[in-house]
Order: sequence, then C-alpha cells, then structure tokens
Amino acid sequence: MAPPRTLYMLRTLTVLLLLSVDAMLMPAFAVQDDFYQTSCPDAESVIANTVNAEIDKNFKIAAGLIRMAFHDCFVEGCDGSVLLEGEDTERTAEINLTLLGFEAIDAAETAVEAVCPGVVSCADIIAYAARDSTVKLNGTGWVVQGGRKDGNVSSAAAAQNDLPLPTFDASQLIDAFAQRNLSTQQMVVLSGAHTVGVGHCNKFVERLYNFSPTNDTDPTLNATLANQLKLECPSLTFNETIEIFMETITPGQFDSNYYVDLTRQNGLFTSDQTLFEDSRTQQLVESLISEQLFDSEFGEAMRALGTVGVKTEGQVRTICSQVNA
Ligand code: HEM
Ligand SMILES: *[C@@H]1O[C@H](CO)[C@@H](O)[C@H](O)[C@H]1NC(C)=O
Ligand SMILES: *[C@@H]1O[C@H](CO)[C@@H](O)[C@H](O)[C@H]1NC(C)=O
Ligand SMILES: *[C@@H]1O[C@H](CO)[C@@H](O)[C@H](O)[C@H]1NC(C)=O
Ligand SMILES: *[C@@H]1O[C@H](CO)[C@@H](O)[C@H](O)[C@H]1NC(C)=O
Ligand SMILES: *[C@@H]1O[C@H](CO)[C@@H](O)[C@H](O)[C@H]1NC(C)=O
Ligand SMILES: *[C@@H]1O[C@H](CO)[C@@H](O)[C@H](O)[C@H]1NC(C)=O
Ligand SMILES: CC(=O)N[C@H]1CO[C@H](CO)[C@@H](O)[C@@H]1O
Repeated sequence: MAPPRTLYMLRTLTVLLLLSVDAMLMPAFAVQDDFYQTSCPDAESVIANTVNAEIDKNFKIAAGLIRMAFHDCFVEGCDGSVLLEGEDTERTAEINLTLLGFEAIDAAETAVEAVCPGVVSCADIIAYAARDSTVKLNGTGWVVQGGRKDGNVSSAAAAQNDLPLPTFDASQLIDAFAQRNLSTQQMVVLSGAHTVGVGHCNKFVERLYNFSPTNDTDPTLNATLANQLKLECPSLTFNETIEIFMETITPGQFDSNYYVDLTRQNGLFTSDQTLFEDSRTQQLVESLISEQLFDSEFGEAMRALGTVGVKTEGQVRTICSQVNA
C-alpha cells in the first residue's frame, strides 16, 4: 500500500492535470473578440471590403453567406468544413445544393492571405462574412469572435443528418438546437434570418398538395399565399430553379418582418410557421416583431452559434476549399 503522503501527491497531480485539460477545452477560451488585432489588424476590414464588393456583383450571395454560417456551424462545428470540395463532402449534400457565396469566401481568403499569409482561418472568414452580409442588407452588426481553426473532415452524410429540415416541427427544431447548446429562444431568433433570401418549391411543396387526408393544403398556410405558391409550383413536380422569397414584406432587408409574416400565417416552410403555431414559441415570435429586440438578440445568438463545436487545434487553411498539403 502506498504511503498516504504519496497518494495525496498523486491526487494533487491528477487534479492539476484535469484542471489544465479542462482549461484547454473551455469553450469560452476558444474564440474571442478582436482576435486578429495584433496578428492581422486589417483582417476584418479586408474581409468586409471584399464581401461588400462581391455582394455588389451578385446580390443573392448576401443571404447565401448568412446561411453558410449556419450550415458550417451545425455540421462538425464552425470549422470551415462546409467549404471543402470533393466527392461526398458537405458541399455535395443534396441539402446544400443551393448554398451560395463560395466565391465570396474564396475572394476574401485570397485578399486576407495577401496581407497576412496563413493567419486567418476559413471558419473565421465565414463568421465575419455572415456579419458583413447582414450589415450590407441594412441589418445591425455585432462583434464577431475569432480564433476558430479549420477542420479537414467534411461529409455529405453528416450534412444531411445534422441540418434541420424545413419540414421540422417546433419540438424537432428545439431538439436540434439544444443538441448544440442553443436555447429555444436562440432558435427562434436565428430563424429570423429567413427575413432575407429564397427557398425552392421542393422545400415546401408538401404543404400545397395532398397535405393530409382531410386537408389538401396545410391549414396553417395563409390561403392567399397558398394560392400564389400553387401558381409558382403548379404540382408535385415543378421547375426547380424558381426562387420564392421567404419573407415578402421587405425581402431584401434584414429586419424583423419575418415575425410579422408568421403572425399572418405567411411562413414559407413548416419549420417557420410552426414557431407561431406552437405555444412554446408563439410569444417569442410576437415579441421579436420589435425591431430593436430582434436586432440585439440576433447578434447575440449569432455569437452563440459561432461557438458551436469550435476547434482550437487544426489547420488554418490557405485555400478554403482544400486541406493544406
Ligand atoms: C431553424 C431551422 C432552419 C431550417 C429548417 C432552415 C431551412 C432552410 C431552407 C429549406 C432554406 C431554402 C433552401 C432552398 O430552397 O434553396 C433556407 C434558406 C435560408 N436559410 Fe435557413 N433554415 C433554418 C435556420 C436558419 C438559420 C439559423 C439561418 C442563419 C442564421 C438561416 C439562414 C438562411 C438564409 C439566409 C436562407 C436564404 C438563402 C438564399 O437565399 O440563398 N436558416 N433555410
Ligand atoms: C438599405 O437602406 C438604404 C437607405 O434606406 C436603401 O437605399 C437601400 O436600398 C437599402 N438596402 C437594401 C439591401 O434594402
Ligand atoms: C452553453 O451555453 C451557455 C449559455 O449561452 C454558455 O454559458 C455555456 O458556456 C455553453 N456551454 C458550452 C459547453 O458551450
Ligand atoms: C383542416 O383544416 C381546418 C382549418 O382550415 C382545421 O380546422 C382542420 O382541423 C384540418 N383538418 C386536419 C385533419 O388537419
Ligand atoms: C424555370 O424557371 C426559370 C426562371 O426561374 C426560367 O428561366 C426557365 O425557363 C424555367 N424552365 C421551364 C422548363 O419552365
Ligand atoms: C394572409 O396574408 C394577408 C397578407 O399578408 C393578410 O392580410 C391576412 O391577414 C392573412 N390572413 C391570415 C388568416 O392571417
Ligand atoms: C487533419 O487534421 C488533423 C489535425 O490537425 C491532422 O492530424 C491530420 O493529419 C489531418 N488529416 C488530413 C488528411 O489532412
Ligand atoms: C454537388 C453540387 O452541386 N454542389 C454544389 C454546392 O453548392 C455550390 C454553390 O452553389 C456549387 O458550386 C456546388 O457545385
């Protein structure tokens, strides 16, 4: 039997080891404000200028870049894996087929590599670009944390399994976000990103035809909107390139009108309208009609989204679509 003193020392050592391992894994240490202040002081402005120029070339990518941050963080954590090219990567997943904005990330990466080679991760560029796009759409910005490392694993199957579907109900959405330590409130706030951008017929057509044995059309879908959507998506087969604004009051503006739409049963997807139909989230929807509340909550929720599964070890890729050699 070891003498008590040795045991005590061993225990102390173990506690110290555990503490230091804990400290490395603490999520709060993984990302921080002004991360590139000394290592690359111009990073944020170079990225913002590039993203703005790219949006001026193609307005649609502004919404695409906001969505990209969501997809990146929900699959494998915020690690830039959504950008990796190759067979069976997240980019090739069916659910991801309509992601936009890859060219803007590439342009920002090239621009930032020119001023600080090998310093700024692709995962961080996605996070900054989502904020810059929100501002470009007349939304309110937020301070973006930096320090994410890039991962080198990307899987189409993971994207397919990990991203919530537009057919999800409130319970499924609450679960999907809770699995990433995001609250019900943060889920409702982040869904407000659907104030900009478009969806395609295949994502909501099940609401228009043969909805249930008794109702041809989803009864929670505004009848006027249902009739319009039936013209644009005339049957269960449809033109796949047709784009439908998700929010129709001010579709190009990043504002709180998404929530106004929901109170009028004008949510495009089941996953949108359910937020107003479900008693757990209805009052949140009503309160977020306040522009001021939505603006401040959205930035906070994006900061929380930006901490999901952050990797503190890994690469800083020099080409965002490929792992470093
Ligand atoms: C709550 C669960 C969510 C579901 C089920 C969902 C689903 C979808 C679907 C199906 C589309 C349309 C894709 C297409 O037809 O091309 C879409 C678009 C979009 N989503 Fe989400 N989404 C969710 C949450 C989010 C979050 C958290 C964000 C960002 C913070 C976001 C941002 C966007 C944007 C900006 C678009 C428009 C993209 C474009 O116009 O290119 N979504 N989403
Ligand atoms: C943002 O607001 C300005 C001034 O009100 C307006 O000219 C511009 O069109 C708006 N941008 C978008 C994307 O709606
Ligand atoms: C979970 O979220 C809470 C509240 O946002 C935060 O304080 C906590 O650090 C998060 N935990 C992890 C493991 O990310
Ligand atoms: C059909 O829709 C009506 C409202 O339009 C609703 O009262 C009824 O419950 C719906 N039936 C089913 C089976 O969902
Ligand atoms: C599908 O819609 C696009 C516009 O969104 C149009 O240019 C194209 O001609 C349509 N294709 C068919 C087969 O109708
Ligand atoms: C349907 O949408 C229109 C246009 O936004 C709105 O005026 C009407 O009140 C909505 N109907 C319901 C039942 O919410
Ligand atoms: C992926 O990244 C890890 C950690 O940085 C590294 O050990 C591994 O060799 C990388 N794998 C490939 C295929 O690059
Ligand atoms: C397989 C496939 O079509 N992937 C696409 C994912 O989205 C980007 C951006 O639209 C396309 O460039 C990819 O080809």
